[in-house]
Amino acid sequence: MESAVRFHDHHLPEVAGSLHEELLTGLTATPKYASPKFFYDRRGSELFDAICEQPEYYPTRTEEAILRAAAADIAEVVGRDATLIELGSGASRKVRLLLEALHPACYLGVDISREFLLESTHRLAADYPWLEVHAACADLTHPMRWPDGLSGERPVAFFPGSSIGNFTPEEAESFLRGLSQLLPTGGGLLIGVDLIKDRAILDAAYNDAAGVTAAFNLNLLERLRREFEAEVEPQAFRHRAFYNELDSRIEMHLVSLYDQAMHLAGERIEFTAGESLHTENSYKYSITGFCELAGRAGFEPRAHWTDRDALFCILYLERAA
Ligand code: AVI
Repeated sequence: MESAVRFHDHHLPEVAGSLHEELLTGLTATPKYASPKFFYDRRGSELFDAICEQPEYYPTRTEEAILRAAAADIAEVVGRDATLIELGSGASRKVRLLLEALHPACYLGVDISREFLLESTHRLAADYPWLEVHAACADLTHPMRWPDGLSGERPVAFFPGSSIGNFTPEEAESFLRGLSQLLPTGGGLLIGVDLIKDRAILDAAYNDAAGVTAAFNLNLLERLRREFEAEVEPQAFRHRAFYNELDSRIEMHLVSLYDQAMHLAGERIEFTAGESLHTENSYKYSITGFCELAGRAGFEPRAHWTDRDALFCILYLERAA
């Protein structure tokens, strides 16, 4: 089914040079940080898929259960024949729960992990022969535009998994504002948002017993070695994740086990024992808090669906007139 997917190559992320720069900026800052987008090389995308299967990681199965239960209701609000644009499409698994009910005219998968994107959109095209499938490799942290040649009556973005939580609230607002400006009036956004809850549930979700989240976090250092030719020993760091109640976010860090130096792009980056590299924030919201944020970004909440335990929420937002 090679030819069934239209791939939009001009959406490729920037050349490795600017990624090096971006990495260096974070690694030489105080405190040190790296954008979570660096998790997602092929191995990182596979590990993320494995996280989604862990019993402690409730967001995926909860969101899928909501989508399964609410597919018909969602279709009623969203309407048929849309141009369905999945942002951060990954394995394109969740959208499958909607396709029959929504019956979009066209599907565009957008993801930063090129190989993974191609494989998953090809599988989608093979499984849904009636669907026009497009793929665009893009970095969602940079301004977007839709590729030409998409059919459908109106664009509806689908941003599942609470990936919005990996932006700070300010970044999330500006991301949503950018998105609302790309949508015509009547265009919409179906978005999954992880909700504030008991910290024990949150801490466990990011510290699974099988160590998959730890491997996902540490893969960042493996990737620095593989792809960015960094000199670094991943086993000289440990995974740390905890809920920061004050900021309503999970923080993930890689903590240096002892004094050491990493070399990247000609720079020597010193770590003292116990020093941490902040690799991810995963913000949690209340439904009202998220609706207010989306409102400031030019969206009007139309409907939302949640599970019985209020762990996770899917909202449908329309671009305000
Ligand atoms: C992709 N994103 C929404 C996940 C999250 O929960 O923030 C990434 C993740 N990090 C550790 N586990 C999962």
